[in-house]
Amino acid sequence: MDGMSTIEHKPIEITKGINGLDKVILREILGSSVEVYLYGGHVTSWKNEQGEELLFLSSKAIFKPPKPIRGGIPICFPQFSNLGSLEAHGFARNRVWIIDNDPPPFPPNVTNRVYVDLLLKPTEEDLKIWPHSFEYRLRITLGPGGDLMLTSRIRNTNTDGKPFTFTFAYHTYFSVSDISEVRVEGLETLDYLDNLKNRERYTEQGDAITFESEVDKIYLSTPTKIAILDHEKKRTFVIRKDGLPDAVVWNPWDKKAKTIVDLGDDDYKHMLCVEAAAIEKPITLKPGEEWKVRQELSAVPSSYCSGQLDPNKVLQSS
Ligand code: TA6
Repeated sequence: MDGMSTIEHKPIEITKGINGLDKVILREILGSSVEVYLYGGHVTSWKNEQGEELLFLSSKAIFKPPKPIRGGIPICFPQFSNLGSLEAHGFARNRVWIIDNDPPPFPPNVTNRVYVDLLLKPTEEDLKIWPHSFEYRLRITLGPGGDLMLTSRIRNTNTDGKPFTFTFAYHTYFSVSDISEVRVEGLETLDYLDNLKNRERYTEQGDAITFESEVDKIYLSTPTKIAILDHEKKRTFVIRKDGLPDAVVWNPWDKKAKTIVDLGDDDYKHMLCVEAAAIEKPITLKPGEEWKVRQELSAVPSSYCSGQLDPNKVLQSS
């Protein structure tokens, strides 16, 4: 050893995270990275090539089952929120997933990408509260440019001939410098259900969405691309989604934040949830059927969009 030896680049590392929970780290050669806890199949960190964190993780996040992890990307399945008899947001986010070393083929075949495949199947206990057999395969991919892609394949493996129905969301918490300086583009003029008003239906008026109080809305029939512009950071997140028609936008603001035990009082200033989802029209799968959806996240300098805040310009850029 000459003291100058380069650190070995490990594209995939399986290690222990907080409280000894199993964690997978994906690394791209240029420096971007992703961390995934097997508890919840939960992405807790996504960093760009400069090592900047792009996802919000609560300063009071509790990494202890059965409490879901506050921040990152919780998976809401088989139920979004309280839209059914299960615990809020379903149970996938507080079950231990396994690494699937031999998943069925995942066309199209990817080469220069780092990824990990996870699998969740119901336990005997799960079957008592949701009597359906399923296989949920989650592929988490870090692209060469640092993009983060989550692909979900959910299959009905019931042997009793019964279909099942579910709702779903990638409950992504984005890290923002100051919520008051953020705008979301791509949802203006759309219909939404307002969770703060008994899920009554409204139509969004006017310009891009900005934030000055608590927001909890389910936007319906949304476009495949949504942008989050963070003026202070001069960063734009672009969410591209496939098969997920709805988009939830949530920020608890100050009062609600204080009621959430695993959220710091001021954390709401630095987070915004924009959640690619299937809620309004629940998904039904017959035995043997599979549902496949994905979300792809990228973070680009806002100057990339030529400093224009015109949603069409942001959303049309690829
Ligand atoms: O997705 C928005 C939402 O359903 C809000 O209504 C809010 O309660 C939030 O999710 C957090 O839910 P959680 O169960 O993680 O506390």
